Amino acid sequence: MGLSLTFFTFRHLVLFSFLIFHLAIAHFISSTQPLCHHHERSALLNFKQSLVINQTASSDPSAYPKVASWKLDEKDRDCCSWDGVKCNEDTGHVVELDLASSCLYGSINSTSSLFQLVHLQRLSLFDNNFNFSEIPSEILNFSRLTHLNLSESYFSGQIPAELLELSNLEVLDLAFCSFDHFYLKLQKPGLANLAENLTNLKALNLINVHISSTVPHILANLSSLRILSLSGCGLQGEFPQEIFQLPNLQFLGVMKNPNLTGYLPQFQKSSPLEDLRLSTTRFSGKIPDSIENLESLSYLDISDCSFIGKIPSSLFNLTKLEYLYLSGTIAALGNLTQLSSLTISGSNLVGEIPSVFMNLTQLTNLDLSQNQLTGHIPVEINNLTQLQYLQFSSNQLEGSVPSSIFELRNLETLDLSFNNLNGTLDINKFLRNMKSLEVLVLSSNKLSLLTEATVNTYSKNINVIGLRSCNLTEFPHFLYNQKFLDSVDLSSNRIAGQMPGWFLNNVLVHGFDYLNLSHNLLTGFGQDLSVLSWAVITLNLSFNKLRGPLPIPVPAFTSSYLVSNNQLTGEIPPSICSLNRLYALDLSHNNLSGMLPGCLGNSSVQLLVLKLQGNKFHGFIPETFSKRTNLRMIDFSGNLLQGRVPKSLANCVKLKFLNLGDNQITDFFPSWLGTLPELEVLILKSNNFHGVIEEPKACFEFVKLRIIDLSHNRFAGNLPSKHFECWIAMKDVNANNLTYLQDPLLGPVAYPALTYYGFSYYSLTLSNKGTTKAQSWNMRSSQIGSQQLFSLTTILLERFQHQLLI
Ligand SMILES: *C1O[C@H](CO)[C@@H](O)[C@H](O)[C@H]1NC(C)=O
Ligand SMILES: *[C@@H]1O[C@H](CO)[C@@H](O)[C@H](O)[C@H]1NC(C)=O
Ligand SMILES: *[C@@H]1O[C@H](CO)[C@@H](O)[C@H](O)[C@H]1NC(C)=O
Ligand SMILES: *[C@@H]1O[C@H](CO)[C@@H](O)[C@H](O)[C@H]1NC(C)=O
Ligand SMILES: *[C@@H]1O[C@H](CO)[C@@H](O)[C@H](O)[C@H]1NC(C)=O
Ligand SMILES: *[C@@H]1O[C@H](CO)[C@@H](O)[C@H](O)[C@H]1NC(C)=O
Ligand SMILES: *[C@@H]1O[C@H](CO)[C@@H](O)[C@H](O)[C@H]1NC(C)=O
Ligand SMILES: *[C@@H]1O[C@H](CO)[C@@H](O)[C@H](O)[C@H]1NC(C)=O
Ligand SMILES: *[C@@H]1O[C@H](CO)[C@@H](O)[C@H](O)[C@H]1NC(C)=O
Ligand SMILES: *[C@@H]1O[C@H](CO)[C@@H](O)[C@H](O)[C@H]1NC(C)=O
Ligand SMILES: *[C@@H]1O[C@H](CO)[C@@H](O)[C@H](O)[C@H]1NC(C)=O
Ligand SMILES: *[C@@H]1O[C@H](CO)[C@@H](O)[C@H](O)[C@H]1NC(C)=O
Repeated sequence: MGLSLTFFTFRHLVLFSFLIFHLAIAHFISSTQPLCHHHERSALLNFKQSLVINQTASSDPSAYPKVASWKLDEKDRDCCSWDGVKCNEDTGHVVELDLASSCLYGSINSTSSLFQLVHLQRLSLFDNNFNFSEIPSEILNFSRLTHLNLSESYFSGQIPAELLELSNLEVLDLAFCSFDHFYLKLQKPGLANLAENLTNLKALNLINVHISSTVPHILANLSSLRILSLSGCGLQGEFPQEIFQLPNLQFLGVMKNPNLTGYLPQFQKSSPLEDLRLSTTRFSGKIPDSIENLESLSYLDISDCSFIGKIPSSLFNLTKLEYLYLSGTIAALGNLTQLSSLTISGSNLVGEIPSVFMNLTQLTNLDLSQNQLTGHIPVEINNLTQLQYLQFSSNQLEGSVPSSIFELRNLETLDLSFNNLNGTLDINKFLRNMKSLEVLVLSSNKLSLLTEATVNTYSKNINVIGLRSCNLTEFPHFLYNQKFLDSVDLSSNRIAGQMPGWFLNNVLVHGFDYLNLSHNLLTGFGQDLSVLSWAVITLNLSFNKLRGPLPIPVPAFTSSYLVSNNQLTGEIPPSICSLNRLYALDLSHNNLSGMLPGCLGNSSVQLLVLKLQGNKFHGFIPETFSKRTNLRMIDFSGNLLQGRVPKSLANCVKLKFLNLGDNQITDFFPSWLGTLPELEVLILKSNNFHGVIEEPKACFEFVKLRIIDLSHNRFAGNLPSKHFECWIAMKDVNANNLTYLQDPLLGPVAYPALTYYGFSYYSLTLSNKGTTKAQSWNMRSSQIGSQQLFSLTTILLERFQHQLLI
């Protein structure tokens, strides 16, 4: 959640102090007073003596040591005039001590002279450093106390029972917001005891006090309560709904109690609630329409909760609402129709796009991406004439894109990707009408795009274009002459034949960050490029019909080069060794032949994924895996490779996946691979591995192995039982769960909705035999012959697929 330190923002603190200050100011006493009592003066001076002044003890930048002016000399003798001290005008007793932000540092214990000030009604030690002292039980001496503020002052330990006997308390602030850490505890006695005794409370702030219990119903008896702040208290169970109905409650904060459940009540019209903060709890259910009764509400944070259903439009009737947090994103709804930016992203919004949004005519940004919105894009979208950024991606919107959208002439970013939008659209209409358009992403809908060349009057600023699965049969003409293209996704279309020269030229002249042409029917690049001099950082040409020799892109740029599942022939040219920035190289499932180049595994330090399977490579696997390698996945399977398993593979200490299956490797069982600490999958099947598999020397080999396939080799003898004991991780294999090895494949993410290429995953589909394995653990493994090895110790890979996400 990443909210820890910043969770209680400075603003929160300031707001809080403000509210408490106003409570306090209501009864302020100030006047000329008689001289202060001698013993109280001594008590104050002794208290000053027991502490040191230390500027770092207070965090308020305007903090200063108030006690510095406390002196015994003749003209300053009257302690009632000392900074921070107030006396009763009739009795002369000290009734208020405000040492907030006074740079005090040191410990307080039961002998402190502070506790001699028995007439105190208000005490604030806010923002000092009392060195993790416990609150002494002598606090009981302050039986007249109405206001007590010990927040931000480094007290620790259980709050003493004596504090709960201060039955006049109206304001109690023990919060510690500055750090996300519990120092104070309220457990024995607990919150229920507090609520039983302190029945006059108007403000209770216990942020980050470790309460760790359910919220007692008796809190709802505190009918004077205006401020209740129980954020970060480790609360559990269901929050009592009656608390919402407290007749004077203005502030309710229970944020960051991830085990606290609850529901919103039907709100009453009379509710004075101004500020409601429920973020990072498990409050659930619907947001009731009656939220519109909270006419005073100015701050609402319901982000990171478990609410379902629509956001009721009535929420947008709340004219005083200034801050609305629905998902960690602020939508500052000052004067609603003046709203210029509304972001409700990744918030489980369900239902149709609220029609009231179409009245927010000043919006320049509307981002409702990554929710579960259904229904159509409202025709009234054209009301939002100021829109520059419109993002509806990753919802379940359906129907056609309304033609009114073409009236949004100021759009710079339009992202409708990953929905169920259908129908036929003329892409030129976007370009003609939206002259400032830079980002256009329509990928992964059910759209059919028309791209016919038209009069050339369209936007020349296109930066990002995402037209995956748009039923394209050719390179869209509007891409011609675009000078600022960065990211282009035309994957999963029906583009056939040669790449047109003008497109190739554009790539050659400008260079791209991201070009994805995978899953089309391309056969070539219109010219015979032995060197593909494209400056493209991520280049995906997989799943086409490319023929001829393997083109090699420009070394200085390329970080991912994916050309799997084509019909490329010939050898890997030596120039591949110059691709020294590669993260991923996937040449799998072509007709490539020859020997593997000697630089494999050490030409690029970053290389994570190396996939050459399903070709006709022969000869030895080179001994070139260097110690600097970061490789996570190596797949050489389904070739004609011979010789031994190269010992330098032991350098690949991050390797998780190694597949050498279906080759002609002749070697003993490479038990030395057991030192690879991360190895999870080892496939050696269908080779000429032979000999006896030795008893493992120690049990720390293959510690993370989950899948091993030794089948169709020529091993002799029994598999020593010790392997069964040692291959611990394998016992955890959940045959129902078919996804393994999720691995971030670093690389520039040009635009989130375009990509998903930020991840490479390989999934293994296990056969039912995986489940029989579990039963066989109890068998005496020494009785198992090599023929049985297959069915007992390996998990048969029925279908073996791996893909680089595109
Ligand atoms: C903003 O709200 C005030 C009342 O809250 C209203 O008088 C004013 O007309 C509103 N402005 C607009 C542009 O709607
Ligand atoms: C000042 O206070 C800080 C804690 O705020 C403490 O670490 C430091 O040692 C103190 N310095 C002195 C001279 O007491
Ligand atoms: C702070 O507390 C520590 C540990 O209890 C103690 O050793 C130290 O003397 C205290 N510092 C002051 C200034 O009281
Ligand atoms: C209480 O603190 C004072 C210094 O402030 C110290 O001299 C005294 O020993 C402490 N008493 C106890 C019981 O810790
Ligand atoms: C509540 O207050 C009464 C006296 O007012 C006291 O006897 C009792 O111990 C207090 N309860 C707690 C839990 O402190
Ligand atoms: C939530 O409950 C779980 C299980 O009881 C516990 O492990 C966890 O520490 C609790 N979290 C908080 C913040 O109290
Ligand atoms: C809220 O707005 C709706 C229109 O969206 C209106 O019908 C209703 O009367 C409004 N409610 C209040 C309390 O203003
Ligand atoms: C939108 O504004 C119009 C007036 O411009 C008003 O009649 C209509 O009720 C508003 N719709 C909503 C849902 O608030
Ligand atoms: C929004 O558009 C609809 C129809 O296009 C219109 O009836 C309505 O008045 C518009 N609302 C505003 C606030 O412009
Ligand atoms: C688009 O989808 C809707 C259902 O969402 C369907 O009724 C309509 O016939 C579809 N239109 C086209 C052109 O496929
Ligand atoms: C794709 O385009 C072709 C024409 O090129 C059209 O016949 C077909 O219906 C379109 N497919 C979809 C799903 O719209
Ligand atoms: C499979 O793993 C995923 C993620 O690790 C988990 O969410 C899912 O519940 C698991 N499914 C089964 C059947 O164990």
